[in-house]
Amino acid sequence: MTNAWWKECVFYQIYPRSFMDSNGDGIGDLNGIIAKLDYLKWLGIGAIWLNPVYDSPNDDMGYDIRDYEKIMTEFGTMADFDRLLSEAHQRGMRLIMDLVVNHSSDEHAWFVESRKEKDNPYRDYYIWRPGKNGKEPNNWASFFTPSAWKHDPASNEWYLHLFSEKQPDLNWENPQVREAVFAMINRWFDRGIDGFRMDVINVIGKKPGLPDGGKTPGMTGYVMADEQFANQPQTHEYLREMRKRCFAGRDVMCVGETPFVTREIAPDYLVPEGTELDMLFQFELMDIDSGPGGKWDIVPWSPGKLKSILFGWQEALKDSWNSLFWANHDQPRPVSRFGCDDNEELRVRSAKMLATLMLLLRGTPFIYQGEEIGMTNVPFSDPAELRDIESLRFYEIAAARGEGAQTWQRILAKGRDNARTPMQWDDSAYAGFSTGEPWIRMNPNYPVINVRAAQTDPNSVLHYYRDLIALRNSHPSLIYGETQAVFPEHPQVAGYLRRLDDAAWLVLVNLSGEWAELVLPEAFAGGQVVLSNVTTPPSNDGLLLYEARVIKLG
Ligand code: TEU
Ligand code: CA
Repeated sequence: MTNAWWKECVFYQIYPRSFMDSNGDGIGDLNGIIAKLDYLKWLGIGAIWLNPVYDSPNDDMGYDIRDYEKIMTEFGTMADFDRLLSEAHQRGMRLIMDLVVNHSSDEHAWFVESRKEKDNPYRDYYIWRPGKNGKEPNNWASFFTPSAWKHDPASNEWYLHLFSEKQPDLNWENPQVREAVFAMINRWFDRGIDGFRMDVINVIGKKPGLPDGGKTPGMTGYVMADEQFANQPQTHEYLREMRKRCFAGRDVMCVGETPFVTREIAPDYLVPEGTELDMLFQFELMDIDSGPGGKWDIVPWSPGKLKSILFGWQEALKDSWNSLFWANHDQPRPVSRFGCDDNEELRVRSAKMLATLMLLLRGTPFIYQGEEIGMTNVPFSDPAELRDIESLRFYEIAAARGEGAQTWQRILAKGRDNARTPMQWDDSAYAGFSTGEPWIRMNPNYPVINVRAAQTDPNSVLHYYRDLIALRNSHPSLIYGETQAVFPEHPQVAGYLRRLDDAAWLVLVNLSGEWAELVLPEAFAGGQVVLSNVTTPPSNDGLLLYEARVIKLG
């Protein structure tokens, strides 16, 4: 276990389209981000993760890349990017980018060539197969459409797309693809970026022969065949190769986005350190309210389950390193999902509670834009207000079956656009995000929930995040210390100790909307409360609803 900058700093995730618009076209851009760097510095942020800013037709909002080395026109130019990078570095902040190389856009020059004819030199950059009896080569479902295959009439073959049909999967078996990707990564590193978040990086290697999926025999229709494409042995080889070819001799990091990774297999990607991924984003926590039918099959979560997941990962990765997050651009807003947004008092209190629980665990915190002011889910009133391909496709298919109404409720709860409405900077028109009409509607609560209001209120969620980040930044024990769960059986309270050498901390939070009885043992009751989200003096008999307490024990 070594110390590293990316273990010590708090990351802030920016969704550029919705962060800050500098020219009034309603679309966030790189100059907008530059204008807000001082805000991030004030907050205590040490590194920024930018969602994709590359040239893209935006079928999946930048996750369909047309040119890996060109900036999306609406976002600015390469000169703007270089300026953003140097302005961030001047402020002592690092910057990592999104690496989306499981697939490209179908408008990428490689795919344009690839689909031209079967003997094109780029044909093998993607995954082409003849059909079976006039149907798809196998039964794999895509994340966004029923089938993961698209028929190409010109050659009468099919190409694989695990996401939309405008996101063809690259063929990592082809050494030329790997060479091209590694060269591209190296050019970005030469530009001076500090690392990558690697989009669905654990699905780049597909099982040879592309066998049908079906975890339970007799399944019909298209199935989520992750056992055939996630976490395959060759993916580990590709990552080790990437590491050697691109990372050696550079002070850069990577965090992999890895759906379908369990606590058992996660260490395969992380240990020994520096050979594959530095960190990964696991989905067990984000799937806590997903039933067997996937994310739209919504089931209730419980504090007990949440605790077993959080502490289970602390234990599973104690010889490596966790990523810590409640939110990203694909997930609903945490205060609406895991806290309470029924009224202002509880919104503020529960947002602080969630922050306390997550940010002081062992691992690197990733804060998603707007989380630090407690932004909530959005009361969309009509599918025409949505922009996300996943929700729109899901809605179309369900509406055709006459299930529009129940589907709408699911989209309100889990749809990705909840996280993608513009950042709320102040209470002026369009929340200070833009002077023009934004590309997606605003959350109507911006007159109350915004950065300016939060900066002037010392009891805001924002000030609490700042205090929490400062606490973590200034105590190595809160970064490198070991974690030990306490009161594991308590049905409402999550608690843990962090310890390093002589330093010891106790973190206690009440995840429920009710008083939680908990008699504190002598050893804990004597500690000093250094941070709390309530004004009443701390009780040794229990915690108020959504109360959070950070106690210094030694
Ligand atoms: O997400 C990958 C992923 O696993 C998603 O399908 C996730 O399960 C889904 O968004 C939950 O609704 C990454 C990106 O974060 C996402 O924005 C992209 O759409 C996707 O890859 C394809 O690039
Ligand atoms: Ca703009």
